[in-house]
Amino acid sequence: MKLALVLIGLCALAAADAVDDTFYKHQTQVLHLVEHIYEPISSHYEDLIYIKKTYDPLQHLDLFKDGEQVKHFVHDVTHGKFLAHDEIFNIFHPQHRRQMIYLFEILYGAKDFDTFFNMAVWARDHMSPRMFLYAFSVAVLHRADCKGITLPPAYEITPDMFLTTDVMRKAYQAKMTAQKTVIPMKFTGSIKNPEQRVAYFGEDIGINSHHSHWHMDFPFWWKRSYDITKDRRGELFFYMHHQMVNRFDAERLSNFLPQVEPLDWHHEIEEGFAPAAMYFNGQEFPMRPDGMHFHDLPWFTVKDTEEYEDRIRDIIAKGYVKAKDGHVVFLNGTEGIDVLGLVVESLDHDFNSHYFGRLHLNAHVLLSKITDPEQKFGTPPGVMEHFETATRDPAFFRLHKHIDNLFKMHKEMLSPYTKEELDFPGVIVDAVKVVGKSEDSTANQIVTFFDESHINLGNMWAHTPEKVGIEVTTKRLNHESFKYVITATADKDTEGIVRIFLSPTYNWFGQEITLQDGHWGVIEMDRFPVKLTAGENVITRSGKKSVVTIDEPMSFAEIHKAVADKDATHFHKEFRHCGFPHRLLVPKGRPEGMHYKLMVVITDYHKDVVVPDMDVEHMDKLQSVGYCGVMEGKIPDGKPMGFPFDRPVPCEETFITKNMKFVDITVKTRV
Ligand SMILES: [Cu+2]
Repeated sequence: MKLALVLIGLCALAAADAVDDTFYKHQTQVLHLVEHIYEPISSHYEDLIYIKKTYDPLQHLDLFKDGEQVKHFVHDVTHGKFLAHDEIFNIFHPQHRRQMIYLFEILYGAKDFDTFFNMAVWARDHMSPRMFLYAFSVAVLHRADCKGITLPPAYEITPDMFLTTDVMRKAYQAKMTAQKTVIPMKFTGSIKNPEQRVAYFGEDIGINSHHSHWHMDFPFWWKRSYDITKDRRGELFFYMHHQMVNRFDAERLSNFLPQVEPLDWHHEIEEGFAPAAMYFNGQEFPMRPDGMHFHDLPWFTVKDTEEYEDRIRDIIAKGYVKAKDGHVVFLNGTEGIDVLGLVVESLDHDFNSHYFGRLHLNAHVLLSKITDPEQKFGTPPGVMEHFETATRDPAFFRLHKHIDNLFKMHKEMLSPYTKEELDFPGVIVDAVKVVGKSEDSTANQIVTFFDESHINLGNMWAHTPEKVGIEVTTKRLNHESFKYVITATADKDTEGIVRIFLSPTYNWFGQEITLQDGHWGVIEMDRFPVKLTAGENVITRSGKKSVVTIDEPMSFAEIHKAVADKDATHFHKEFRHCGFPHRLLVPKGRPEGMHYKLMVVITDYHKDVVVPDMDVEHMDKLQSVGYCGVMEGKIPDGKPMGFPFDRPVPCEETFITKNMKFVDITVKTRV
């Protein structure tokens, strides 16, 4: 009887997640709508043309959550009160953001898919392309009836936001002359600029795409009045950026560069940056020469930003913050980091937002507008004002190191974990090994290399003759596949969570990094639940399954093909597209090998998991929960992100309990 119930439960789950013909229809419609985004709706999509010609939102006001809002919106858009078609949409610009939110709320509040889609076609036809695209994408990611719909990678929808001007020009020439072309894209800068050694990381199209997707899954302007409450979104903001900075530092180390220095409001920014990129309307992304200083902007000053920051430091030092209703929230527990994340990212929160200002947003804008603070020359926004271009600028990591130091200050004030909190009595990690893909691979060695990625530009312009292939190739960091083999002994049948981290063994000076110094810089590799039986257990886990990364996203062409073939293996309603590119999981290393410590910790599943009825199998299926949490409900792992390395480690010897094992590994790069 019990088994039968379980089977029925599983079937119901599978049926709810399965995709059907309606899904394929909707997926196709979404694809059509984001093609050739800068051009009018293309005549070869009859479905879209029909909607464009026949749909009038004002005739269907009852099909929206707030019909009045739709009425005002249509009026404002059709009376030229919105951003013009050829102006650059900038999410950091308050007016642009307000307009985008206006559209988002209408799309999100449409009562059925057809109303949502018809309205989206109307908006696509009347609005600035990237403003439309942003609101539409966030709506697709959050609407219940869009679950499982795959958006093509951002670098195929708006390649101009990812590629350099020379590449875009060559591609356009190829389109005009209808010539099949493969264009290699180089990283910006020259050998004279030491930062160029790590440009492959900041300019990687995957990392930029990840960053922009993350900020669409967790928009900073998200209101709690929307139906979806995002669990630990402040902590996720901290942790995802913290890990990006740690990853960048690891790349720097392998390229003989010191750790990234935090920005200082009163110190010059030594490194300039020239994006060598152009917006769709022909305006160039501004470059920043070496040695620039921050300047006040007409609408906020450097001093304002410092004051906001001082207030944040003040609550960190005090260890509490007062909510708007007067009640005191203590920061010295595990939830403190989430509160700080909310305040720093200026999310919709319970605290006095005027008092704390918009530290993270202002910092991005101050950096972006540094060369034309008064807007005397009408310079367009810099790369720092778009999530899909920000990481190209090395100063992005400097800014985030500065912000990360606030979180560090908070964590350093927490008491170190006790032996009871660290240990998992009865469980011993006996051995850890990293095994490469081939039989004869060297144990405990991971090999990285650069491969080539092909980006199809066929989507950029309508009416590109079918057979003309226009592609761009870029170099990307990658690694050979590997697996972890962990041997653990348990004194009884039990369940645990395996947490795997990587930490460089030596610093830039060649000194061994102690855990006291190095705990904050560790890189999370994986986190997964296991069932342990009494006695010895051998746990094998492929590096590919990492909970912080996702596989290569499907291209436009691949999604089209999967839809045409009705290939359900590519579509799943619970599938997440947020996550760090898997290729970048392992830092580059050096040709002669670079030493790292691989740290494995097994903790008690029953103490850690906070979602009732969350069994090991289900938790193991959650993808990219590491950086991207969950879209609905609670993140199952209740431990602070980065546990147990997030708090100070006063003494390495007492910190390392029997449920942990640290081994030396080498990361070698193939040349
Ligand atoms: Cu970000």
